[in-house]
Amino acid sequence: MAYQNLISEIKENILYVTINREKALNALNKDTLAELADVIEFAKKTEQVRGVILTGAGEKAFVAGADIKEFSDYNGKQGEDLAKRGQDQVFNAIENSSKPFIAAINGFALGGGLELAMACHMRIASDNAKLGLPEVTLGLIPGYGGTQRLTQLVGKGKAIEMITTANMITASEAEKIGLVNGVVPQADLISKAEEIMNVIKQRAPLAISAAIKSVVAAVKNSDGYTVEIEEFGKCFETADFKEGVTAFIEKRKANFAGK
Ligand code: CO8
Repeated sequence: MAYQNLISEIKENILYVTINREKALNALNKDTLAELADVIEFAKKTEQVRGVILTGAGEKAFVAGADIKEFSDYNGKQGEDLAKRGQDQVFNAIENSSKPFIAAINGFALGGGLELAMACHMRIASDNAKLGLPEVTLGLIPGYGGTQRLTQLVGKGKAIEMITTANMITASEAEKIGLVNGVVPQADLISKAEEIMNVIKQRAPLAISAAIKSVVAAVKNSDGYTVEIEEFGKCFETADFKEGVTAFIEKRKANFAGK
């Protein structure tokens, strides 16, 4: 498969997918999301693929979020559509996959990047990784399932703290609160993910699929996702959103007016 923004290859029944926009810290633009949707579908229908390891190119970032430059002039409807399409085709598609996805978090996992990692069934982080949901610094909230999946993984109190402060946490803090399954030196990241996947590969594929489906069903609250999409769309109508993204692009501190 030839992609513009992804590198993908199958080795020993594992599909390796690397998001490859290193200069933009692997930020998720529309094209990358479309390619991710395609590769997820490929994984689903290709019998040879028993599981997927997802990572980011380079040593600095897994994914630093949705591409802020692309959605800076969106209105509420466009924001809602983008969140809905992304959730359906990428984030929910990963979570609902019958084959396990492991996120190998090799650096910053922020905003949509952390949401992508949280949609995966497991997360291994390198010891230099930083994780966070900084959307409120842009006058937004997470729109790719982050308010739901972070709450499911770490509980309400910690989720609200992370989302409202927008503070990043280290890999070891993330491990302590259950946000990642393990932390290893960056050089060992992929081999750690492979170690887990190689064990799963020895188990019964249909049972793996049934197990994933059952565990995912235990934490699903589809109404919460709908609320998030609507609230996310509304953020695009605010002056604070315009100020937040303009400040990011102009590399200055945002001055929010609360409207
Ligand atoms: N989008 C676009 N470009 C980005 C992004 C991003 N999310 N993150 C980094 N970049 C670009 C920078 O603009 C910069 O480009 P250039 O060299 O052309 O100026 C390049 O990557 C390198 O970044 P920095 O120079 O900023 O690197 P630093 O080491 O100084 O800082 C940080 C690294 C801390 C990761 C910093 O880049 C940063 O804060 N990035 C933004 C993080 C962020 O706010 N992410 C959340 C985005 S919002 C989101 O994900 C919403 C999800 C839901 C969306 C639903 C549909 C829209």
